[in-house]
Amino acid sequence: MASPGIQWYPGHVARAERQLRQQLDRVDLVLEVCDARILQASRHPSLERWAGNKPRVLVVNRRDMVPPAARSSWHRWLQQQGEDPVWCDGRGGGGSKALLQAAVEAGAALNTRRQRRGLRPRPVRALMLGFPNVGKSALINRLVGRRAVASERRAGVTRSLQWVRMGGQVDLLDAPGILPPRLQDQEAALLLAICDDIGQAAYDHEAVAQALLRHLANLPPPRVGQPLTGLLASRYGVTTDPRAPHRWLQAAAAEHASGCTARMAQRLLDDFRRGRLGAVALQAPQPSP
Ligand SMILES: Nc1nc2c(ncn2[C@@H]2O[C@H](COP(=O)(O)OP(=O)(O)OP(=O)(O)O)[C@@H](O)[C@H]2O)c(=O)[nH]1
Ligand SMILES: [Mg+2]
Repeated sequence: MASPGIQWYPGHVARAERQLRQQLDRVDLVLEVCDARILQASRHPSLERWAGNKPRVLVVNRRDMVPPAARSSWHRWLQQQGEDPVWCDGRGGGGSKALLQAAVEAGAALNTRRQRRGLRPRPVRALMLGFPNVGKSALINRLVGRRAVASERRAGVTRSLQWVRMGGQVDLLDAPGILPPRLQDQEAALLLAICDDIGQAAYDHEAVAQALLRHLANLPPPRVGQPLTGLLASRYGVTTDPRAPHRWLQAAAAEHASGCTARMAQRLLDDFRRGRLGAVALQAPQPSP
């Protein structure tokens, strides 16, 4: 039997999925949140089916973590696919106004229908849906302008569904990050692990750090803010070629972690996740066939 590889489907996600199915009827609009660094790998395959006929807005969060050129090429590509993405920065607050506007517009038909039936308008009920740790709760806090829900730097912070009323045109439903019960595409699973979008117990940090090094060594300039091989050399004082990731980790560990490659792997991943290696888009749009 093939090895299960990276898998993460904790109990709270299974529970959240069941609750979501029950709540979906009460929701007018789905805000699909994904991670700009791994835009494709962080889109849930079943989301379209769940949203059904409801309006859906694609929210690309962590826009500050990718170079502007990568953002432009993704934007063009998504528009060619018929999407009209809203780019946000849930930490700095960028894009919040546009997101609110998109939610109000996408939900406008609801109140037109209500008015026709002689009902008073009500706030549009928008569900924030996406993989763990992509920044759903941070976006909600930005939209409401206060710390209404918990938002932290690890996957699996939001544990249950929670309505947040803005007292305006939109009500927001925060949901735990969801992901498919089985991660079939292990390349995508590695990207999710690199970006801390799945629980850390699900993978071996050294293997994931090595995958990050391989990516960093091979990324062309539009997807990184600066040449990364040089950055790795200057930041960690290691001239070993990162395309030999195991040797790179050993050399860096000798410098910074008393030879402990596991600790060095943690440090490299942490630096990347905190943006200390600069803006990096780990995925690029697929060229049109
Ligand atoms: N740099 C950057 N950090 C962000 C952005 N959005 C969120 N964050 C940070 O990412 C971390 C995760 O954010 P959360 O809001 O907890 O993510 P979530 O999607 O609600 O995560 P779960 O509830 O675990 O599914 C927090 O430390 C946020 O401050 C962003 O656009 N840019
Ligand atoms: Mg959350």
